[in-house]
Amino acid sequence: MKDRVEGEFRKPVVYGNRAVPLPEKLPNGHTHRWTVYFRSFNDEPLSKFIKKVQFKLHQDYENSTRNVEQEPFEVTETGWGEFHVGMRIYFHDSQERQASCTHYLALRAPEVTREGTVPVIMKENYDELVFINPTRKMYELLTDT
Ligand code: SLL
Repeated sequence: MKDRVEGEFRKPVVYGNRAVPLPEKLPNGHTHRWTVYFRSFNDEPLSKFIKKVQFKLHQDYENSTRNVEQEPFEVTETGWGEFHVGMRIYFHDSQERQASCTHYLALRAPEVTREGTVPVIMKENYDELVFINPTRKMYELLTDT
């Protein structure tokens, strides 16, 4: 345990998506533009301790595994359907176990759509990355301000 720092360190994060309808349907049937993201809740840069976020899209998409190695950790695409997006978080210290979460992409919220408005929608979850007795290297990355 000597290379570890005792304690619990928490990083508040938000993950989710926003979406807007396209002005017209694309030839491939796509109706919306969406962005799925993983970000800090308090604007602290996450790149200090996150090496990459891997997004797993529906297999309809070409290269459905998308690796994003710098902030913003997000993927923008167009599509027609809603599906589960998997996110796997890799840390700079490879001894630290990866974190993961799943977000069900939301494109439509008919109940808030009114004529003459652009129904931008957003669906987010708050969560915390919790590091228990991190390695010294990870501790330094987590507390570097
Ligand atoms: C549904 N089960 O039926 C889901 C599938 C898949 C979404 C959603 C197009 C991707 C592409 C797209 O939006 N797929 O054309 O590459 O709602």
